[in-house]
Amino acid sequence: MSDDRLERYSKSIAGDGLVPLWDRFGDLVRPRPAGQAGAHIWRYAEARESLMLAGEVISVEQAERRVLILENPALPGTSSITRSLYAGLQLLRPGEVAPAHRHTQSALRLILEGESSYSTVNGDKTAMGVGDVVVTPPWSWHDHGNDGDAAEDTVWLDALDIPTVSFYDASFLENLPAASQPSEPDGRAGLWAAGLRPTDRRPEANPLTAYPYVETLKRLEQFAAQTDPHPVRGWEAEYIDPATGGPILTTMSAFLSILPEGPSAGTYRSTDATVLVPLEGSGTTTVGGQTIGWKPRDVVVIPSWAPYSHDVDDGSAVVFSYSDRAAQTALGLWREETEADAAPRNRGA
Ligand code: 1HN
Repeated sequence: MSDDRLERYSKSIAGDGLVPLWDRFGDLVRPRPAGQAGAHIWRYAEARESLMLAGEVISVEQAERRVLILENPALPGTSSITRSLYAGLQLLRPGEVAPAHRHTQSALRLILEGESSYSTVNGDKTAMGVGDVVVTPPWSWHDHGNDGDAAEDTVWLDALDIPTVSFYDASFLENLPAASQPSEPDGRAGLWAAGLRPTDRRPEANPLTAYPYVETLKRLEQFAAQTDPHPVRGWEAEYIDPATGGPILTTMSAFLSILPEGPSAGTYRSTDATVLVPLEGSGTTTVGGQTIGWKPRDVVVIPSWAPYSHDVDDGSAVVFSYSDRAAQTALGLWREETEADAAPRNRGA
């Protein structure tokens, strides 16, 4: 067909909800991920300053959740840190309550500062300490409060699957008339934490509310003493849903890694754009020609399929991370690739 005729044809069908695939194919089906979400770092010291100012200009009553969204500069206006996931920093001051609600979006919380807060998830009230991970499965009632004996400002990272739920247009929200839900410490979740299942029910979603940091790190250190690290991801363990043995949530996976001192022994990439939060130690991450220096509580985002490596300063580092690996794996999409150096470094802890 002549170019003229083809152009007239394309114009003639425009507006009818019909589009020629031959104009779009290259954009739609790429030979590899296009890496649309860029690498970026939010430095905790700076973000914290802005968050503390929020503590002065807005009350939790007014805000419901006093949160600064970590929006990826490559995804402006989307409230997203990666194409599928959301991240925010939340501040709860002494005496404050973030009122109870439930929504179809699920959440992980990583506590960054303060020891006096709790979260109640479906009636299970859990103290939140620094480094702990707290889970809010889809459609579970949750409220948070800060009321410890020596109450201090609490800051945590909220990780939610908001863009994923928006993509499926499956958002529902309900508020509880009361600010806090009735709660009992160590009920159902406490049994699961002790390696037990309440025999009268099988959970619909992850029944374990909290993954305490001190215990988790101790176990990971024991594991690290006995095994070789992955060349880039170090000694790594995944937070799992004890009822399924699978990922902590159906849409999000979370990991804790010990990275050995010095440079990675290669590069790693995977299709799940990943959010890293160093908890101990410092170092740099090189990704897409950019070298990013990090310290505890900074938040670093690595794009899908971009090879990266770390270089850890003196000692080792402990890094929390989360991504949509759970969803991609369930959908049969997830891929990873490790390019190990010919002569591995980083032997031993
Ligand atoms: C939410 O429920 C929390 O419970 C935090 O703390 C951030 C962002 C969007 C939608 C719901 C929370 C949120 C959120």
